[in-house]
Amino acid sequence: EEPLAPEPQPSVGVQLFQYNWDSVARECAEVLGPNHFDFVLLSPAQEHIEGEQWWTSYQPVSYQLESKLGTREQFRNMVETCHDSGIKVVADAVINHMAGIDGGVGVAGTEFSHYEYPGLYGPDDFHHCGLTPNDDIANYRDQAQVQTCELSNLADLDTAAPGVQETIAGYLNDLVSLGVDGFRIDAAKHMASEDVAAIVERIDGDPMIISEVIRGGGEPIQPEDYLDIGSVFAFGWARDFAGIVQGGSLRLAPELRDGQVPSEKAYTFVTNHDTERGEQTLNPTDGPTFQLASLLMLAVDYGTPVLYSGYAFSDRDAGAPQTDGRVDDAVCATSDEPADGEFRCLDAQQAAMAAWRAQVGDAPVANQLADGRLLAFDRGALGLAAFNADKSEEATVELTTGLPDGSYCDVLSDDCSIEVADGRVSVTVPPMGAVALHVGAMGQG
Ligand code: LM2
Ligand code: CA
Repeated sequence: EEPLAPEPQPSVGVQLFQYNWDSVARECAEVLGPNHFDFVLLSPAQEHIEGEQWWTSYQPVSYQLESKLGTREQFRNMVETCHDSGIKVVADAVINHMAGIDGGVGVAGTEFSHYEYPGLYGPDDFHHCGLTPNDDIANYRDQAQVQTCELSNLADLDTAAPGVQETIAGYLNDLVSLGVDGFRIDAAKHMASEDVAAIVERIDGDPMIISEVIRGGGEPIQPEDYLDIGSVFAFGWARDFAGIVQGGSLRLAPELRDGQVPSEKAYTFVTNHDTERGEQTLNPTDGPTFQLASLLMLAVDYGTPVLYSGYAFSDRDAGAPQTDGRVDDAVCATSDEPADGEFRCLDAQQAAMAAWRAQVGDAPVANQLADGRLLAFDRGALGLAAFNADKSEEATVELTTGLPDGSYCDVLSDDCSIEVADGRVSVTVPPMGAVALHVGAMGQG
């Protein structure tokens, strides 16, 4: 007789980089809801400068929800569809700065100059730090520079001023009124933590807050400074984890927590839209190593994992495919080597492993076995996962498990012939691959 599987506990998120709102809605309904994801992380929703590059999203011009990713109406519908699918929506809040260019017209028609945004801000609402020749940040060891000078010439808001805080909170509350459940605080390191705290206090309800504070050695501003406000992205973890997976010493992965931010406030990721354009993390172009890392991140009991989906590019500035300034619906690549502009959508393994994570919930790691490049463990008596970092040889291993006796499906391959008997199970793990069993996917046997 089959033991009853507990209700899944969603916790996994996914960053859908430069997906338009219609495509986010589709992903919520077709993939994220059915696989018990918890939330989706969007690209910025506000009006921005014109241009084909992706990073125009990070140069706000007004807080109208009209952008290359869709209209206010499309945004509203997307939130509704995601909620109907059980998925929370986390918006990317670009609130440290406005545009970096001298002036122009935004994509919704707002005329602006570097320090003038009609109806929102004038020159007095910005920092003019006077600490460097061009008012740009030059030295990350100088807290005043990092927080009051300009990041790549982006007009730096005086986030300590009550009026500015009020205006920013008005924008965030507009998003909340449309159902948004949480915020990524873009460039949080570039705002004093007290400023971020004061803005967050003005937000209605109790949204998830995930601050982007990139850990840098020797810097005065650290992620720990922002933990009273909410959670942070675990940049230090992502870099260390990349080293572990690349080096093949997987047994270190479940222990990777000392010196990192506390688990309950850490949002883990293998890559994001910035790091995938750099060298410090594993990236989608790393193929099977990236996939192994993504699956292992979902299996360990540290942090809240955020998967990543973006489009292939050869030019780091290139935007997603667009027509008349609007990003086209995301087209998923069908090959392992996508053409530029094709999206690497979440695949069946990532989706199944997210469902695995929801099924095991917060059950602790147990029965860990590490042997060379192989790592296997249970999560309580609810799930088992095994990983093989060898690039050419499959690994067959006999494991002790707390899983109830019975026959199981490997949710990563749909092989339903795996037998647990007397607390023992034999699994064969493909090279640079994984096997994952859980009590919600038992076979017929
Ligand atoms: C972030 N987090 O703190 C975002 O995650 C990151 O993607 C943003 O940079 C940055 N901070 C500002 O929000 C991106 C992109 C930059 C781009 C900026 C602004 O990585 O390359 O800078 O957005 O659009 C671009 C040009 C740069 C220029 C700047 C201002 O690349 O050369 O600086 O615009 O015009 C003179
Ligand atoms: Ca600032």
